[in-house]
Amino acid sequence: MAIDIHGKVVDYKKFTIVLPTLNEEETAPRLVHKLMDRYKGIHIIVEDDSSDATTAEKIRKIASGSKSVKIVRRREMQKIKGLSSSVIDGILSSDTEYSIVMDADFQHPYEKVADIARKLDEGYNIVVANRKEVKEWPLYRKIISLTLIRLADFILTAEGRQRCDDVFSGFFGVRCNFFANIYRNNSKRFVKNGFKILFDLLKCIDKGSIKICNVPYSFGTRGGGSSKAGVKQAMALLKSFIT
Ligand SMILES: Nc1nc2c(ncn2[C@@H]2O[C@H](COP(=O)(O)OP(=O)(O)OP(=O)(O)O)[C@@H](O)[C@H]2O)c(=O)[nH]1
Ligand SMILES: [Mg+2]
Repeated sequence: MAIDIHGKVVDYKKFTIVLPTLNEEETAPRLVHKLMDRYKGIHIIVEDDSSDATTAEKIRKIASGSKSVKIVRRREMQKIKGLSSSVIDGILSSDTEYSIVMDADFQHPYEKVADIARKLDEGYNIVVANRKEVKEWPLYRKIISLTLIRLADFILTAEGRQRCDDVFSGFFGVRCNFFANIYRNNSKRFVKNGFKILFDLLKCIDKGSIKICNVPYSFGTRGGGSSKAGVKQAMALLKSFIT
């Protein structure tokens, strides 16, 4: 149990952080340490697609035998590679009431986990951490991103689906049972090797049928390692638009 800045008691044992990693040995171990330190009792599942075992080994060392930290070396288990499939597997294998998905590179401030957890505990089905500013990206990437977000918003509106303030956010929390039900009934609409799982999820939810809220934050600079965003991910997004 912990009392957050709003004076609310939050039991972090009810939460699993899902961390997808692809060669994040510089940042992911540090982030796991920060999360374990700040959110006592929280569970962490690392879904690791890395080409070698370095990321997993370094996290294992930091976690030093804690039963609350699970590391899945996806290649060894012959799981489908990709960010979205990693997140799906992480949420579906969470043993807790809620999951919170975040990047492992410190661009998602771990302090915001407290706000997301509190809102989930208040009864929201989905809590989206929405980027109110992006510091590091060059102008061309901001323009491409904004254009694609508009297009995604248009698709959701046209289909009468649920919207939020940042449909491409990779930082969000969900009630695990709720996610599992939606996924079970609509699995074909999720692009497994894609990058935008929140958008795929929203495509499957009727507008106004759930409790959803936004938590604004500032998208930070990478704490190390290198970006995995690229043409392959953009192609997967186009597939998401038509799936
Ligand atoms: N398991 C898994 N994780 C991935 C994969 N691709 C990216 N990730 C992780 O997903 C998170 C987001 O990837 P980034 O490359 O940081 O993408 P981004 O934040 O949109 O782009 P930047 O702003 O350039 O960093 C990071 O924790 C990555 O390690 C993948 O194929 N599999
Ligand atoms: Mg990043």
